[in-house]
Amino acid sequence: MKNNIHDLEEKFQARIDAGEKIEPKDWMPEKYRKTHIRQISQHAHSEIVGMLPEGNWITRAPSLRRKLGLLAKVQDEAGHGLYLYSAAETLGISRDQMFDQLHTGKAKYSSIFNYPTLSWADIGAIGWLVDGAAIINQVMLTRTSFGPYARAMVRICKEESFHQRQGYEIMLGLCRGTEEQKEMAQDALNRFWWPSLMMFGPKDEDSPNTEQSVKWKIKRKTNDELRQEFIDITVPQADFLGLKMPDPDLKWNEERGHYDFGEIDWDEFWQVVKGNGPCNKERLKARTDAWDEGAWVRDAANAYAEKQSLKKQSENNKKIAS
Ligand code: BYC
Repeated sequence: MKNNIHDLEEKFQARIDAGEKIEPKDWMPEKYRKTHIRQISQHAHSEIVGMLPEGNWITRAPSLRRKLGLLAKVQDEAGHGLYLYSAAETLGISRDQMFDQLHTGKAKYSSIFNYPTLSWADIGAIGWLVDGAAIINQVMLTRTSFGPYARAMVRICKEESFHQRQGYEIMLGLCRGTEEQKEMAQDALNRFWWPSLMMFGPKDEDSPNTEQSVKWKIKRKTNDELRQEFIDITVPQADFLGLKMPDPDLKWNEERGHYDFGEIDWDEFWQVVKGNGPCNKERLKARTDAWDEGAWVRDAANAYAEKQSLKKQSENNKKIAS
């Protein structure tokens, strides 16, 4: 039996090395399956919880155009969550189990959504920086080895690039506006810059999952590689806006061909991941309240489905009898 598993694992790794996609009914190591359930469900939860900080500004968007854009974006995030829950379900976990893990605090979601959105400029900063960081990570995931996850990512990335542009356009509008508007944009950048860098996860040396995930091509790049890529792309965008990055150690390193940057506050990161960030409790409560208040909708949908199925069954019985 041991040899058998060993052979299967070798064949599996050979398929990965050859660049083949793994599909739900293919044999896979249990840890590969579990890692995907963990990552995809956490990704789905991030999309759903990620609707909350932005939803906070829908009623207060400064124009009808901005309101429509934001509504569409938040609606897209819901769609992303649903594709991702479906991709995770192909691995043998139910949606109810995933929701339960979120509501009981067992499953994580991205640390970034535990920060408050204090001004309209934060909506610009989220689109520019948070969606910008998400795209860097997710473009890599379009080539991830598990078929349903990779395919979901292709569509998600297309929509995320609209989101990023929407955010940058808000920032551009504010930076070309009054002194006060520019200050709002700078303040949002100051508050969202470091948490955006934390989105990529801990440093490679402190990331327990990276080595195996790179071997299985779940991750094609490491946390630090993606973080550097994001910084290199984003700094010139801040220059164009005329904003100053809140990092005195940030400077171009000619030799490396990358920006050097200051130390991330990892204590803050782990505090937020453990549930002690500024908005963790509020976010979780919003999700559990929505779940409780939606119970009657689920009950009604189930009762209707049951009624339909009984009706169909009785029609079939009649057909057989006649
Ligand atoms: N926040 O070994 P590591 C979006 C956890 S949503 C919280 O490096 P891994 C959007 C990590 O889970 C963007 N926890 O892990 C939506 C692990 O703990 P567990 C969401 C984090 O998985 C609305 C531990 O730390 N994107 O686009 O190899 C509006 C050790 O880390 C974080 C995704 O979810 C964090 N930032 O790498 C706008 C992308 N970082 O699970 C935008 C898919 C790490 O072992 N996910 N942890 O208990 C990934 O690519 C990877 O899971 C990560 C982490 C790079 C995030």
